[in-house]
Amino acid sequence: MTVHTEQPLDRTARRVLVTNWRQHATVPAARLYPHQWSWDSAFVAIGLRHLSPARAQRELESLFGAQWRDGRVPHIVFDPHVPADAYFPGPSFWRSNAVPEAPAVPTSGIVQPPAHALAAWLTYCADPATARARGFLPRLYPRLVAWHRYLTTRRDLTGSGLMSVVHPWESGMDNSPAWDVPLSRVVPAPAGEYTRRDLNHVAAAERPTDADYGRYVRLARDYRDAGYADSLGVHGFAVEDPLCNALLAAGEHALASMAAELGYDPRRHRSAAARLTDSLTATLYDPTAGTFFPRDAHAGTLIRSYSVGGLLPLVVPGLPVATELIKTALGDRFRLREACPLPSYDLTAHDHDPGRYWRGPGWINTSWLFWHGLRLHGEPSLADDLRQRLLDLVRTAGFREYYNPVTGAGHGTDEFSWTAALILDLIRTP
Ligand code: 2M8
Repeated sequence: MTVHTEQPLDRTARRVLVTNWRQHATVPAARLYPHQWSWDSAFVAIGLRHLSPARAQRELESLFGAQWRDGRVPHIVFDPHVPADAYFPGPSFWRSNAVPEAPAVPTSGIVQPPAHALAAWLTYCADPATARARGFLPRLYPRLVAWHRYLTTRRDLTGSGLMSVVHPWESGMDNSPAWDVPLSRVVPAPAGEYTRRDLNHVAAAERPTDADYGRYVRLARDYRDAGYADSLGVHGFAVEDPLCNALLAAGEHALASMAAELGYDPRRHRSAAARLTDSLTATLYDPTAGTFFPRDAHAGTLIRSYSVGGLLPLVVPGLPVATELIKTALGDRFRLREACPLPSYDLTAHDHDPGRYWRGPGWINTSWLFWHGLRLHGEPSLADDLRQRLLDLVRTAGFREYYNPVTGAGHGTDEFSWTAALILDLIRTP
């Protein structure tokens, strides 16, 4: 694969990233998501490092510039120049300005999957000289450490050694069928209390239902009204999610590399990575199913729903069950060799919906994570095959937010930033 043979695709991907750049960061999509999103910026940096390492560094620095004093990195950093009614819930809903730990810029109060340490290390490796000249690691490393500390302490709600997500939006896979049972216990906020903005841009059949949206609003409001305090008593929804914990473990490996580069002792990060990997495997892996399942922190039980998040611990170096995960991905539920992108949810499930947001369609970011994991665990030919099919898909269907994994039809919004960034990375990574 050379940049030369992929020139038109490479050029269009670059154009999407230029269009969505806003002085210091990239918005996921100009109309549907007109602010900076946390894990989107991590994926965007992974692509931008090939175009402009300094811009990739700024992408992450601007996000961490909005880090709260308690270490949390908010899932949205609002652009004060964007009209208040462009996105719901906006700054007046989250009211971060009333929280002493929050920064001056308005933000949300929830988080997203911690893909940032991995992204920061890949960004650094793309151009260490520029990173050194800009003081990238000395500035970012302590902030990443504080971020992981928040997640591994305040968000360890059960004492299992694993972090919990306390809102479906925190999982990044907002509408996943895995959240249906824990979410069913949440009483929706009345529809008259708020106005959805997402349906101005995308068909209702491709977005969450009104009932689920009401539950999202209720959870966020309760958290806000509790001053963003973390405890099982506050959170009506709390789930130990395999993807988030896997990204934390992979991130500790990245932090170990950064610490070594900065002349610090990397061993604390290696031990943290080993502890997280052990807890993840002991608590969330199901050997008969060959996948990881999320655990409902209130009920203390595994949620036996096959979503792509259960395969993504493949990003953890040295994961003891990598072979089993790859076998599950090759099976009927995910059909790694044919379906593309990797489906977000079990193809054989009765409620698989190939067009609705996180309930079936495939996404480029989760496919990229699996591709990264395949390379990490010594499967170059499966990885190359997946890469080729992802490039073919996007060449045909464009830079969409998500895709039907069987027909390849595009869904959601268009000119989507992480699709462009990660396609660039797939083109340009040797
Ligand atoms: C989607 O989530 C936002 C809420 O955060 C939304 O639906 O309004 C998810 O796909 C999430 O993973 C993503 O980070 C975000 C922006 O691309 O959109």
